Amino acid sequence: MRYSRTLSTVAAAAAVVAGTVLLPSQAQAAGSVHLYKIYYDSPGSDTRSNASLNGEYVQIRNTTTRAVSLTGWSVVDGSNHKYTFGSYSLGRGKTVTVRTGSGTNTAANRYQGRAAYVWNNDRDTATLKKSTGATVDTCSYNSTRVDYKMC
Ligand SMILES: [Ca+2]
Ligand SMILES: [Ca+2]
Repeated sequence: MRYSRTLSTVAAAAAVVAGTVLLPSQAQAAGSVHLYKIYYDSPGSDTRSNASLNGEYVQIRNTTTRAVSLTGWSVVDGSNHKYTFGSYSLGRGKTVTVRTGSGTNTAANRYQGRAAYVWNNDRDTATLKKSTGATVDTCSYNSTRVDYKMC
């Protein structure tokens, strides 16, 4: 009696181990490239200074286990203001910040080079598209009570 109970305990432990082994592949399958955050009302008065324009941004995150080329991908707002990535690869687990104003592109920060804001302070929709035009993700917000949206 005692012996068989021990055996069933071992069997249960083995099942738990098998379940644990499956988890990493499930996590891989769940990964994606997606809109992560939109900071649509940049800090302070909206003076259209370059610093203020760059305080407004949209972030894209890659939770897959591989780098993903975003070359030719675009982010579009509700009024069809479009930013298209040049040659760019988003590393695995990385986040890229696409800022509205001007600056020098780095791995972590890309710049739209605009002189006016893109993301409305009240409501707007961001759409992430592949180079083919296929929609990858969308993120909408409708609030002036907060300055950013976690997608
Ligand atoms: Ca502001
Ligand atoms: Ca807009």
